[in-house]
Amino acid sequence: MSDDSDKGPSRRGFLGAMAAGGALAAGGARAASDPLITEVQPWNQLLGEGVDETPYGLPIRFESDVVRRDVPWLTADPISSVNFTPIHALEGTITPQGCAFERHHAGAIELAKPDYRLMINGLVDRQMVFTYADLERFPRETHVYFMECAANSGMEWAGAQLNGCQFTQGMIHNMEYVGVPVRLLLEEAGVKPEGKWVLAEGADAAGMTRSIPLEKMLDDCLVAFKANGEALRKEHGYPARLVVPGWEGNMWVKWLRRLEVGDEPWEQREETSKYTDVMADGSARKWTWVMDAKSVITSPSPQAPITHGKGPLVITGLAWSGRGTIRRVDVTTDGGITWHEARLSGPSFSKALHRFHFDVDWDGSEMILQSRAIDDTGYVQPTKDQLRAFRGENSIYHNNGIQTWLVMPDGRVENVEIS
Ligand SMILES: Nc1nc2c(c(=O)[nH]1)N[C@H]1C(S)=C(S)[C@@H](COP(=O)(O)O)O[C@H]1N2
Ligand SMILES: [Mo]
Repeated sequence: MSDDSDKGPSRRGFLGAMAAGGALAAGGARAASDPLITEVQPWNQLLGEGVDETPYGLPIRFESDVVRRDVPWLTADPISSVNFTPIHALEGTITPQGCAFERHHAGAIELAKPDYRLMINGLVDRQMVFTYADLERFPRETHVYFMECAANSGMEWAGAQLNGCQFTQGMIHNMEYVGVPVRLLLEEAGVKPEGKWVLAEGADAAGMTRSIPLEKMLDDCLVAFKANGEALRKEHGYPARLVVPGWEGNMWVKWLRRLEVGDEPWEQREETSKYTDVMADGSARKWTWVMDAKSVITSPSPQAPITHGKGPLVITGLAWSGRGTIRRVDVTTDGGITWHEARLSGPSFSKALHRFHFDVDWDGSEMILQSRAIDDTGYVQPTKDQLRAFRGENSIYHNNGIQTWLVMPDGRVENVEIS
């Protein structure tokens, strides 16, 4: 795919479309009569707000539709529920905490720093209890990681269900965390030679508990207390949460209160009855911790239709892998007959969201859009049929199949499946 046309419209083609006034809304010919250019506007002559109007700022009201949304029929009660990141309306790679999806099993609790305790017990030389102030005195690390709920895209197993990538792929966020490596905390307590597993427990009423192999904990897990430069928000586990890079969101225990070292897994509810995958023969697959490579076109998408007609069109999306970085993303506009390499734009951190762009000159005809991620292990994101051939149709979790969007000539977009 080295043909120049794969790299999107040329600069000359873009300017040509602009001068013709066809593709871009405000063509050159209209400028002289555009009151937004020729007339003085209120914002040119009246004073704006003073500096302290909003001590902690929120997005301007024109962006008020860029919010987390839930699907009311999905769960019986908002206390044990999930909402979705508006990925169709975001750009770049970092997810603002204020619109990063939430998943709570017993609601988001308010736990003040002075009341925070982290206990380390079990197969250790010294049982320890750390306060929040203690955590702040350990050497810290800063890393960007995505966190994806294993149930992301879970409603799409049998076929296209929900109309919008916010709902089909929005159980994901990507933040820059600052925290203490779990390794340093465990070294302080001294893990006994028999210690092979660590149970992480949350302080909320759900008693969220997961068994995590000691090896992973020592490798790259963090007890994080900052995200995107500021304190974790309440809903993301203030004042401290466990970060388990590349592994399913359920293990990222919020309001972390205890780490117990043991010699075998505990087989808790969240790792037996939940977060296991029922296979075609009825058996259940467990310990599927890693989130495999996946991608989605975020715009155009059902909530982000094309409103500008034919001509230059920016196709963009996200790709990620729990095993490392994304090596390549391919995009097709014809349902997989021809694939083109997209541009990876932005940082390429391991186990973090990657942004891709694919610029095309849209002729206004129907498109069947898909993206396909390939990670640095060489793993290729599967089609939904490939996934079902291996996994059967009774699964919920770990659906990383290729998403298809049908773009209609009028610019509307629908969630479809061509497998
Ligand atoms: N203590 C506690 N930790 C928890 C949960 C919870 O309900 N309680 N939910 C888990 C699940 S299933 C997911 S997907 C993530 C959601 O994290 P977020 O709300 O920051 O997006 O937290 C995990 N950690
Ligand atoms: Mo989850």
